[in-house]
Order: sequence, then structure tokens, then C-alpha cells
Amino acid sequence: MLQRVFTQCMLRPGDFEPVGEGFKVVGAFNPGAAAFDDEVVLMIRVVEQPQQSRDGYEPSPRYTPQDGFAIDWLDEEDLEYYDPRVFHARSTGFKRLRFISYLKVVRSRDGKTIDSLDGPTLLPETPYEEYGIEDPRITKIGQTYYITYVAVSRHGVNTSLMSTTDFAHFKRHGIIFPPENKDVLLFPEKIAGDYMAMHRPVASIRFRPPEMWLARSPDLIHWGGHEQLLGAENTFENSRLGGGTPPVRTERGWLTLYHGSQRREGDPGPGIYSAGGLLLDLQNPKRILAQTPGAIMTPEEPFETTGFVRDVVFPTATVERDGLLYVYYGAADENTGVVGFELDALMQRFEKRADPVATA
Ligand code: MAN
Repeated sequence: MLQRVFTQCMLRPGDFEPVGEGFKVVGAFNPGAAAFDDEVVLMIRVVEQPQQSRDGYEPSPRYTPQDGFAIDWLDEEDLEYYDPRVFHARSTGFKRLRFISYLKVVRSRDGKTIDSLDGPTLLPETPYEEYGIEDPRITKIGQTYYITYVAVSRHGVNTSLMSTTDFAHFKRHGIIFPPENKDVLLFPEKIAGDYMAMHRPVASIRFRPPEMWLARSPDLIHWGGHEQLLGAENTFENSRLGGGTPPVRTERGWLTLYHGSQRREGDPGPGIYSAGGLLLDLQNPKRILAQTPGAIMTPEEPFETTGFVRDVVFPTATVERDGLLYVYYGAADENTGVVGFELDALMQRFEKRADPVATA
């Protein structure tokens, strides 16, 4: 592991009041983050669960602007319970989420502690968001902050886009990657004439664990030129792998951290989530120039090992401050953390790949 200069748990569910009547907050994690004025602005995924119970049934929430928070009651006898995040219905093979997520803007002056919790709350708006909006990633392009986020509904799990210049007013641009696609990270500038994104399609006919892909766009809305970037190669990512932090320009290439999940022997539930790093060619990000040979960050602290889903560190943003890379991340699908790494020490960790192009 890479030595952490500091680790700070910034937010826990108890820091937030629920928005849904009769709901409780069970998560405040997977933050988008960006330097804005002299501060760090974070967009937190806040997660709520219904408090009501009914004998023989389990509640699965949804939200629409017309009806507000609503609950569907699922027959307990039809459900399997191996994942704390979802119910699996035996009769249909379909899933429902056990919670609902939305986004909340908070601010920090020192990048480690929260000064203000009273930023805007962004709730689901469209039928494609009725089961929640999750996992925002922020990239500044020109003077605009673009936010990719995961939107969940009966139609599947897609990635949508919104933008802002002030973190007070947000414009929604709709779906940019249809179901199922998550972990979409925008590059901060055009490359060879196109905007670029990393994305993570999830196939239902699977030959390998999910992989990271690249795509290009003339306008951030229409995406094509899809190419595979990276598949699982290390043990820590043998169950799944996906983009983590939006790429930032360094002299040696685009620096981005990604997450991998390692399955536990004989356990169908979520695995152990750790993080690794990539350096991509500045002119042609399809070329992986270097990779950390294993994970640089793995669950260690109690707020990372114990929570809604145990053993998760899930990096979602980086901000550079005084030679340190501040890495913002979700911990145990419950809390928001930040670690500081020496940027130099991180860069020394990267190893050249034998063949930068062949990743299949
Ligand atoms: C997975 C997890 C959950 C998330 C759903 C839908 O089950 O990442 O946290 O809510 O997918 O995106």
C-alpha cells in the first residue's frame, strides 16, 4: 500500500437530516469533489431507507417529483438477501434497491473538514431516476463543472450528465450512457479534437469481469468511438473493476485512480473494494503508459472496514494541494473519507507496462 500522509473521515450518515418523511439516512458516501474558489466543493451521495415495517414484506423506495417518496412492498418469501444493497426476487430474477440516493452539495475550506452542509439538494427528476441518483464525478472543462452521475430506475442503471458554474444552479443534460453503464469519468480537455470519457459497460452475457472503456464525443452528449481500455489483471480486481477519479493532467500522463473488487471465496455478496492507479498517454489515452503493480489503497480504518457494506474504499475524486494528492472516497458504502498521498511517492509507484497497447 502507498503510505497515507493523513486519513480523515469527513462525513457520516448522522450528519444529515432525512428528506423523506419516515425515512432515515443510512449513507453519505461516494463524493464528487472539485476545487472551487478557495474551497473544495463536494457532492455527496446521500442514501435513505424507509423506517416503516410490515410483517412479511420488505420496503423498496422510489421517488418522483409528482409523488415524492413512495414505498413498494415486496413479499419477503420471494427474496434473497445476500447483498445489503439489493433485494433479489426469486420468482422473476429481478432486483430492487433497498434504499434511495440523491445528491447534496457541501463545502470545505481545508479540504478535510466540512464547513457548510447547507448547499443544494438534488433529487431524482425523470422516470429514469426513480430509484435514485448516485456517485457523482466532477470534471471542470473550461469554466463549467460537468457532473456525471448514475441514475437508477426500472429501466436499468444509466449514466447521466449535469453541469454548473456555481454549484448553486444545475442544468440537467439527460442520459449519456444507456443501461447498464457506470463509473463515467470525463477528461478535462479535448484530445485530438474530441471530448473523451472513461466508462464501464456491464454486459449480461459475460466472458470476463466488467472492464473500463473509452469513448469520444464532439459535444459531451453524443458518444462513439468506443474502445476497451483495461480489464481485470490483478487479484484485487478479480470480481469487478471500474473508473474512480476523473483524470488529471501530469507531466507523465493522465493520472486516474480506479477501483477493483476482490471476491471472497464462496460468498456471492460484494467483495473487498481497493484502489489502483493508471497513467494514460496525454495524446492517446488508449495507451496505458504505467500502472501501479497492485492496490495503493485498501480498507484499513474502522470507518472503511465496518459499515453498510464492509471493506470498501471507493475513490471518486482527487484535488491537488501543497504537493499532496487529496483523494476523496466512499468508505464502507456509508461514510465519506479523504486521504492525502505524497504526489511524488505515488508517481514513483507506477511501473511501465511491457506493451502499452495490448490490454485485451
Ligand atoms: C450496486 C451498488 C449500489 C447501487 C446499485 C445501483 O448494487 O453499487 O450501491 O445503488 O448498484 O447503481
